[in-house]
Amino acid sequence: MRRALLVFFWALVACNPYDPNLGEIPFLCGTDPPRCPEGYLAIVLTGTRCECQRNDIAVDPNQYECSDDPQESPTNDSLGTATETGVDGSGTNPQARSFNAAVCPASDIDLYRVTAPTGGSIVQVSLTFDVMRSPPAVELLNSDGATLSTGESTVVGTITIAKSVDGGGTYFVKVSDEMSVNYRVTLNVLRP
Ligand SMILES: [Ca+2]
Ligand SMILES: [Ca+2]
Repeated sequence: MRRALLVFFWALVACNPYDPNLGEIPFLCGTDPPRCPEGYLAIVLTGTRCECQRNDIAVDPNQYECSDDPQESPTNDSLGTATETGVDGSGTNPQARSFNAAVCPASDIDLYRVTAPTGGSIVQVSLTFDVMRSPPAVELLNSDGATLSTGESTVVGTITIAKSVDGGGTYFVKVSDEMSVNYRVTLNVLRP
C-alpha cells in the first residue's frame, strides 16, 4: 500500500507542469489558469501586471481564520504603531513583501508603514481576501493620515492601489472592514 502511495505521489509530481522550487523572487503570471504554480499566489499589482509570489505563510485567503493576526503585536491600529514593513524602494530591483493578517474584530484597523525614497515613487498595494466576507476598504495615507488613494477592484477578490506620490517620506496603507475578514496584502515601492 505504501509503495502504491509513493508511486501515486511521484506520478502527481511528474504531471505538475511547474517546478515547485522556483525561489523567492516574484515572476510574471501565466495567461491561462492556473496562473501560478503550486505554492505561489497570483498577485495582481496593476490592471496589466500580475506576479506569482511565494506563499510562505500557509494561510488560504479562502479559509476564514479571524484570530492569530501576526501583525498585532501588540497592535497596528494607529499611525504610531503601524507594522514596519521595511518596504522602501531600495536596492536595484525592489521586491514586494507580503503579509497575512486579519481584520478582527470588525472594529480592527490595520496600518502598514512604507517609505518612498523620492517624489514620483509609485506605491503598489495588492490585497486578496476571503470573497465570502465583505471586501475590505484599502487606503493609501500620507504621513498625517490623510487619504491619498483608495483601492480599486478589477479582479474578484483582489483590491489594488498603484499611486505615484508627490514627495519622499513615510506613507501608510490602511485596511479596515465592516466585518472581520482575513487577507493577504502585498506592498512595494518603485522608484521613478
Ligand atoms: Ca489586524
Ligand atoms: Ca490592527
